[in-house]
Amino acid sequence: MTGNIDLMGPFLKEGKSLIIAYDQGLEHGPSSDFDNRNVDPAYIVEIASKGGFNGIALQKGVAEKYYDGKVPLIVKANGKSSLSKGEPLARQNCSVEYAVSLGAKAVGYTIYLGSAYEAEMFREFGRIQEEAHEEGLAAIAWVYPRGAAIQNDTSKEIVSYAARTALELGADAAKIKYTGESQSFAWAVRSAGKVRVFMSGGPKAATDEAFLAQVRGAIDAGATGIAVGRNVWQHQEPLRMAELMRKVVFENLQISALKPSL
Ligand code: FBP
Repeated sequence: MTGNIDLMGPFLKEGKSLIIAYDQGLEHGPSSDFDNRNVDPAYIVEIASKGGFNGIALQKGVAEKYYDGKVPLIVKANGKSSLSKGEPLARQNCSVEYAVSLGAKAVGYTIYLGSAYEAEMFREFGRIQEEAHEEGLAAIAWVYPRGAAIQNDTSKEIVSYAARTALELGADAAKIKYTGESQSFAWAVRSAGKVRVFMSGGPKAATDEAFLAQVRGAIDAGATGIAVGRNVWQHQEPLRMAELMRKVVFENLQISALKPSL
């Protein structure tokens, strides 16, 4: 939000949003996250449009080679591999200007809150946020508490601290982990103020119902939506999962109403 303009506008449908994230190739490597189908970025780009997603988050290399312009683009402006050890730090790898040239409507940036290097990421995000706003782009913060100082990254206190950090640093939206229950997540949403909150998907849940219950809980807590990767593109039928999520996010359906199709 700058003044009265909601820079997240391109990603919203009636105030709600479903974003598909596909930067795990850098974050986790082509490891057990991937199979022969979903290792192909073209597969995910197609799920994004066919599944009715309101945004797709990609690193710049994947965006350059695979983005088809059908779904609003978020270019991740930093990232790190899972090979680097110690206190987490992800530095900028794409300029705002270049993200604009790729067709982005937002830039994404991961901040490891609590890391020994958090100050570097605060400073870098601060500059990127200002540049993004000058270009009319939203700045979306993936705020992930991590490092030796963090005992439990899904506690109410830590998740709400992540949400608040996004507000304090000028993000338009925050992507944060679920606390495990709606009531505590509501405090994180409240702490984020006018920042739009997206629940981060996480590893694929044991059952569809378990994941959809998280989605329901986040929406009940006042979240704008879900930014999800593995729970959709690792699914045997990603478009069916996308449809079930849309029913919760946009049609406000309860899990009990979805039960016959689960
Ligand atoms: P998932 O829904 O697959 O968890 O994706 C969300 C995400 O934030 C990705 O954008 C990112 O690659 C990944 O999670 C980071 O995961 P980690 O918790 O291992 O850092």
